[in-house]
Amino acid sequence: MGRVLSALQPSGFLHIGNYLGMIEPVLILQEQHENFIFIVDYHAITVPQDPKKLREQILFALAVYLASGIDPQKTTIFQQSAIPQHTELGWILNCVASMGELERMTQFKDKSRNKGEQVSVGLFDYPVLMAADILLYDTNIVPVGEDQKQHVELTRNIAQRFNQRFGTTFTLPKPEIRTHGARIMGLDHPEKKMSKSAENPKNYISLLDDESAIQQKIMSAVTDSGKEIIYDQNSPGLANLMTIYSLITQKTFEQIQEEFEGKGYGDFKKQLAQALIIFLHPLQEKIHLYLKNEDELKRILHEGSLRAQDIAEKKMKQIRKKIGVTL
Ligand code: AQP
Repeated sequence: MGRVLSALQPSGFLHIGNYLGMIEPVLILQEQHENFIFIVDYHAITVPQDPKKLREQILFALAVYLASGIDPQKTTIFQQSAIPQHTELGWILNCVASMGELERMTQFKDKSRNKGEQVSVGLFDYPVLMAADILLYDTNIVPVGEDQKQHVELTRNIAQRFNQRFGTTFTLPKPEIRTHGARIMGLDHPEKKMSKSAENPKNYISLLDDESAIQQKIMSAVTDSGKEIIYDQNSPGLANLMTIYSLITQKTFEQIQEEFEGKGYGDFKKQLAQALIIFLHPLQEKIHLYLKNEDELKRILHEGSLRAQDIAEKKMKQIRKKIGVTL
């Protein structure tokens, strides 16, 4: 049994890509491993956040975890900012990571494009805090969407360098990425990943979208000018929609192709919208129920934090000793 750790940013309302790329794989792993899942609120503030909304989004992320079936009896659920050891280790790892390797991170390049000197230092340093999140818990497996793979690889490099410099301290984590669904693309721009901070809400299906929003977004999703429903990576718009349909209905691409033989994009999109409505409805009901009981949400986070803090502090004691600051 290994340790599995995953997290998401409360940087907006979660979308179907977050669900399929990360939450669903965690649900499977939760049955076989020791699990940690948390809400990386300090990562979210690497881009400006409205404090009132941030608070709501933290509770919303927790409600999504619980509504999806993440079980606080099996999984330690907590908020990153409640465990100061994450930022403490982040600082130490800043002194091990190099500017050059951080400059190569695709997420930083994407998110800082056209922002000039206004980009926060935190956004640049985001992967180092993520490395601290992972290494603090001696994590073996990190289930992530494709966009976070590079950050987990960087974490391994930082850990290896630290181990060489100070003696074996950190476990080297492995990213776990599902074959399909690890990179759900934006509905308006199928060449870029679906993103909760996208300016155009037509980019994503939020987990809280109602029937009419889902129908409108799917019907207006960008597809190429083909006619048949055939999975082809050279038609990224249709391939993305087929991937979503396949994951939420558990049908293979062959079955989908048979189902829509002789039918066009319009029929397929209508059916996909309907399938999404059916898929999201029970999840949405549970999310709303959890959101009504804020005290219970806070209690779950508090209990998870106590467990996490205990492990994190034990690890920090070793790390402080290794680097020579414990007198
Ligand atoms: N489009 C996606 N397809 C599959 N998986 C995805 N993930 C994110 N987008 C997709 C995975 O969801 C987990 C949580 O993501 P995050 O909160 O760390 O945010 P992110 O990776 O930066 O992308 P988002 O959710 O779209 O947020 P913004 O717009 O704020 O950057 C991760 O495992 C991620 O890989």
